[in-house]
Amino acid sequence: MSDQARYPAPAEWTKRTRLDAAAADALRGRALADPGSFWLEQARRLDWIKRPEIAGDWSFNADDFHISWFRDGRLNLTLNCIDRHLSTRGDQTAILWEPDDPAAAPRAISYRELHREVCRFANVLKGAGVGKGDRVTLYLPMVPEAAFAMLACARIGAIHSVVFAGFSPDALAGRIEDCGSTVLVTADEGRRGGKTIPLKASADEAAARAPSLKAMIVVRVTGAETAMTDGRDRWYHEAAADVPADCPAVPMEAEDPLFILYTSGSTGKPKGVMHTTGGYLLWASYTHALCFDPKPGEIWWCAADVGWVTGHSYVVYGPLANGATTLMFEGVPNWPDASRLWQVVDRHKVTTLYTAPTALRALMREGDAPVKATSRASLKLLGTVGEPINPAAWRWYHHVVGEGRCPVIDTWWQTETGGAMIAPLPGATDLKPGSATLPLPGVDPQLVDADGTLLSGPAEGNLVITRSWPGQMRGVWGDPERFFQTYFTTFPGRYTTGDGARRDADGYWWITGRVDDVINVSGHRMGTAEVESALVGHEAVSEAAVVGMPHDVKGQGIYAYVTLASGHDGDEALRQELSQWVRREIGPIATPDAIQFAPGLPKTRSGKIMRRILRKIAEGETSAQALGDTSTLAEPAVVDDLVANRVEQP
Ligand code: 6R9
Repeated sequence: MSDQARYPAPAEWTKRTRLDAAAADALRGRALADPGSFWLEQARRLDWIKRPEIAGDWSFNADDFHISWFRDGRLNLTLNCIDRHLSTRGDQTAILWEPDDPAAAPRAISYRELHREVCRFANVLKGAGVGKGDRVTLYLPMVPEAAFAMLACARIGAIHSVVFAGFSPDALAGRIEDCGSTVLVTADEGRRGGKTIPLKASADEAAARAPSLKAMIVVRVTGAETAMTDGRDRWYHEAAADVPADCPAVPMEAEDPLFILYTSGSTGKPKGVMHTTGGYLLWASYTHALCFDPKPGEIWWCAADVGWVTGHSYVVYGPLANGATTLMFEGVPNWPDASRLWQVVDRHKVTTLYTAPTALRALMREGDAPVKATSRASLKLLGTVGEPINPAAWRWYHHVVGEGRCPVIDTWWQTETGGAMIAPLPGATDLKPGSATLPLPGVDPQLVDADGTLLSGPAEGNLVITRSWPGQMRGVWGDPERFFQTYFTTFPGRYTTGDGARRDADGYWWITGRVDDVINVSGHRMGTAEVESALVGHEAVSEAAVVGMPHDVKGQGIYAYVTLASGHDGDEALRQELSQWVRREIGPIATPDAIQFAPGLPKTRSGKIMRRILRKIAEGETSAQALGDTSTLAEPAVVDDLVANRVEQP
């Protein structure tokens, strides 16, 4: 990829945002030179009950580790996302909902209606005994009630933990128990791609394994026959009919927790990433404004599910804090056909679309016709997130979808960062396909080599962030030590992202992917250890090693090496069974793409699995040269067997 292939920032965007390249550079300079005053000034984007006078107070060092932002400030998130808009845009649509079935009616919820809905939901939660600091787990499909429930928690100071509706009952139970939720909000069923998903049935299964759970609030989505447990379960619509449509917003300290979101890391157990109120909301609002420049009357569409951080920051919190109209999509990009995204764009006159490279690659395979069958004249800006975007997909997005007129904003960030960190500014940054370009003002990314030595100029290495920013996660729920251990010990004094990156001669950032045992499947984070632990939970499996492999559409696929317990045959039936098993244990997104039965795994004499070799074989690189030195293996011969029995990408 030539570093010279540039797409200049369009003049109309420079005019519109009033932020050109020089102004953006000046802003970056000021943010790093005087962070205190820069961030206190940015904090004015929010309405505070008590305006903060302290910006960041933090240290990444072991002896004095702490992170806080605006800690003397007080606010309520919903006053920012709802109440403050009522006098200026009460009748403007806040949430525009597009149903899975294109023949069904969309819903438009104005800011005024949002206020009532959120207050009612908050009162229903209070009725279920929820108060400030309590954890509420949400297991909901992409319906407006998911946003109402998140905001309702924030209204009363409860901490939400949204669990993606595609996760299994086991995964849900684990997450409920880990944070000790007493209340679960779910739905009778969800809808996706013309199918229904039995959420309440899964919730019941989870509840049986989650003793902390005392109450379930059930949103009626499909109207399916639903078993309710007396004394525990309540229909949302019935409970809501009994409560007032007003509910005072509880004043929160800036550093009070706002939500927990579980994400995969290098170990088997997902971490409860914890974000706090003031810094996180500022980050969601600041980054949404800088990267996407929302304007009144425009339609913003982030196609992520609220079960992921992207849905938190850019379906709900960022856009609503900025008074935008946010489109919420219940469906999937390829149903009823490959034109769906573009039909939705036309139907609602979407201005900005923000989606994942995996969706673009899947649609790209269907050719240009499904795109060209639509107008897309309303589109002004395109965004991507979730994984590196390959230049071919970037160009297709830019040339075919956006007809060359929409800048492509490739935003690099993580659950841990709260919002975008490295991303172009539409009026200021020349684009290079495949590069997330430059850090946002206030973000200080650096490269270090394996020894932690800082690299300067053009270089490739480990991506670290050297200073705190307001949207940084504040802890791993229930395990403060794990937060420090996971992120601040590999390269002491710096935040370790787990990503590799290259910085080119223009200072542009190219994310090369994870350097740890996390794989990125269709933009979803999966810990290889999680899949391994699910596999070894099956009685036929004695050992398992999971690695990523290149996948045309998903970016990475899941390749599992499985050693069977004696008495079991590695046949097709067992392969199917193990696939289904993982699906049931974790959820469909964790389904292995390839399972190879292996009599032995390549281990060092100290018993450590050499994943480097397994990765190479999964990638199809099986030459002796590619596999490198195998002489330190306890049994070098196992490699020959692995190579001979490699499973081709289906
Ligand atoms: C927001 C989100 C985080 C990981 C991250 C990186 C990858 C995200 C990217 C990207 C290259 C981008 N990632 N955005 N890689 N370019 N624009 O996806 O959060 O689910 O926590 O995943 O995703 O590897 O470390 P999360």
